[in-house]
Amino acid sequence: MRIFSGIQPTNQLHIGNYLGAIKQWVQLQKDNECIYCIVDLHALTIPYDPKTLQQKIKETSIAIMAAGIDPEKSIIFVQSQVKEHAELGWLFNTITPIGELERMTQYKDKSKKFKENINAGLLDYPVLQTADVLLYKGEAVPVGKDQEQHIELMRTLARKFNQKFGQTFKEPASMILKEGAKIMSLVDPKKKMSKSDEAKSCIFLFDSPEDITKKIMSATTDSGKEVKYNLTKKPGISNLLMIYSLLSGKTTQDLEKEFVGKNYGEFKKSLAQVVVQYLEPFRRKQKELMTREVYVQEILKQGQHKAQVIAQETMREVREKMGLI
Ligand code: AQP
Repeated sequence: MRIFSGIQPTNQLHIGNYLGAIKQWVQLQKDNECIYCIVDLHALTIPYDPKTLQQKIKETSIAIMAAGIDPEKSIIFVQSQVKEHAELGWLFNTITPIGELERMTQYKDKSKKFKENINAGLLDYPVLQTADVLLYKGEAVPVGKDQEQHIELMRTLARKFNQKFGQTFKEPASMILKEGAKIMSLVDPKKKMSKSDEAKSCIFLFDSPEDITKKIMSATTDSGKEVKYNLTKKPGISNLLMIYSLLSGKTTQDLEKEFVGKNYGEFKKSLAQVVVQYLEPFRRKQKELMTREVYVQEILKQGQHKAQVIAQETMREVREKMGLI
């Protein structure tokens, strides 16, 4: 299968990005043709500093490699370096009903979060995302739960394009994990963990062991003192149990048994150890890659060339079908 997915170079990667998306990316690259993109054009839709954007792109590229994406197996590239994304995005705009975009949860959330910057790009985000995937005729898109609605739109637009201009695209399937698809904030376990929220709400992949421990120990928990998985009554502890389970390979039921009679503090201390240990090789690899700038740039350049070949081929077909040549 051809797999496509992207990540924004908006801030450091957190454990939600990893458990919801990147962990799947790593597994998929064994048996599939995988294309992973640093979606910098998407990152422009929220306030950002042009002076640090290139640095963030580099850090995000390094982060996904440190977390296991192998440039020998997968294509890694930067979205803005393949101009066809913007072109196909524009063409899809012409078949997208505005109403479909206005009802998107991410648009509503980000409009609330960035009240001073409700730009057209924020509304148009899922259309560019459709172009990202369909440009490569992606068949499946491994993402977190928050992206489900956008993938549904992708399917609608692929269908619409095919009906209007002739069979061109397959409808991409979303790959959303049963567990880990929505890791919640450590501060407010009713909200998803988000890169652009305050630092103590996220465990970043390259946080120091001290910071990880501090953040977990001060994570919001619930009333009562039993370590039990119950999303409605105990959202805080349930979120921590899920992280523990996904990183240790133990089920939440096994963990409940293991922590019978123990308090939240003891549980959190043990979780902090598991997280620190799991992320240790990531930290090491990231440090090493940070010193290999030329190598990282070379990977992105090769990725750009490989991506361009596929993108240009799709655009030739699309332009012809839409009457542009
Ligand atoms: N909390 C989460 N749990 C599980 N999966 C998540 N993802 C994001 N947050 C969680 C998945 O990570 C991938 C990359 O996300 P993104 O960088 O494209 O943007 P995002 O969804 O907007 O992530 P953030 O952290 O919330 O960033 P900001 O704050 O910049 O908006 C996607 O597959 C996403 O589903």
